[in-house]
Amino acid sequence: MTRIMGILNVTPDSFADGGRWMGVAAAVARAERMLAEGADIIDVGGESTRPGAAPVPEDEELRRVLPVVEALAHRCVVSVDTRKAAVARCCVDAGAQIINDVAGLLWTVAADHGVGWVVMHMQGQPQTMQHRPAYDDVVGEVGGYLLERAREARAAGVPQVWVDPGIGFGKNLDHNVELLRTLPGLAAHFPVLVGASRKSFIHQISPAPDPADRLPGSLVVAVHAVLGGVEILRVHDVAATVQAIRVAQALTPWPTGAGRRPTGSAGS
Ligand code: HH2
Repeated sequence: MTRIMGILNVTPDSFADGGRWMGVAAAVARAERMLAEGADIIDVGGESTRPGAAPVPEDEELRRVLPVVEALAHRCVVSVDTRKAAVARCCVDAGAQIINDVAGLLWTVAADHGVGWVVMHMQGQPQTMQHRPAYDDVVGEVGGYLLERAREARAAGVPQVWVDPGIGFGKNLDHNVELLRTLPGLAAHFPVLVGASRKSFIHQISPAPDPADRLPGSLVVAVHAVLGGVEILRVHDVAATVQAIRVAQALTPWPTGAGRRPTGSAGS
């Protein structure tokens, strides 16, 4: 079963929804809307990690996310999108059930608290990661990194682990396309999460300078990912994504999701 993770950025500067959901009331209303549209998880983030973004101090990040997590955790599954152990710990104590870890460092926090963990691949840091990203073998390197971390986390006792190739995080267009093409190979090893919603590689393929205009491309990636065996889609546009994947699944002659998958290889 594919699960939809609705994006809720309580930041002033996120690339697609920055400044729109600041404040607990606006954030909760946005979450309620995404849940009504079919979201299974709400991903709360207080630090933009778009290319060039400056780091946010821990106390400021907590000030942004903690009241929102507290308000939502009794209503739905909440994940916290953070690179900081202290932020992850506070949010888990407040009821978050998943740590969405874009730096791939927080599995011991997940193990200590018995919560799920998403390990995402990023080459470099947000401020500089798009300055000439380079790989000898992007699929092998990203897949190898993710599977090593995921196995380590499982061995440490993390109850649920998802791997995420980190679309747009230290990757050029060819890297992103290659990683998306080879999702079935990754999904054969571990449950996969993909976050491609409204990202700039869509604009590089077919010009749409405003992220709000990248819904068609985002839906194509969502369908492609689901047919490739991805378990969680991290998206801004929940209702449209739910409709797209339901229709794609109805038309597809093989079972999709975590069960059977079409063939493919991540080379990892
Ligand atoms: N992408 C973003 C943030 N968190 N988490 C995972 N697991 N995978 C992703 O691809 C991913 C992520 C960046 O997107 P967004 O949150 O919309 O923007 P910003 O970083 O500007 O807040």
